[in-house]
Amino acid sequence: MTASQWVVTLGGAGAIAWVIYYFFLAARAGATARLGAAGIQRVAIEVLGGYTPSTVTVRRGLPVELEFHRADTDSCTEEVVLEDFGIRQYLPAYQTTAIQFTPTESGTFAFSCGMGMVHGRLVVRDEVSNDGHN
Ligand SMILES: [Cu+2]
Repeated sequence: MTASQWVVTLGGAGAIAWVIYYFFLAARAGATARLGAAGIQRVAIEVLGGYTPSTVTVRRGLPVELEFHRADTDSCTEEVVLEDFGIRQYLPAYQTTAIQFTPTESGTFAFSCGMGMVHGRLVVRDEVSNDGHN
């Protein structure tokens, strides 16, 4: 290959690596809720054989809305359970289901599918930065 072909090839590989990092690794690492209108902390969670992001950070004492978009039809993920908040919710396939609650205590709380097979974590802090990542 010529030098310019190498540049194009390496540039393309770099762009692909960045996309993979941004959409998969960064998203999986966790997300901090964005503070929306009426002080509601909204987080979109993709349900596809697991939860992306799998760790969600929110601020204590403000309402949280988790928007679960279920992108699969596997019966495993048809329910999501937030046991510490007394929530068990059916998630219709290919729809977004919003779950609202207000965390009153800080700490780390698990959420999972109805069978306890796929897991996520809700981290409740007294203060969080709102830069989109934690
Ligand atoms: Cu399951």
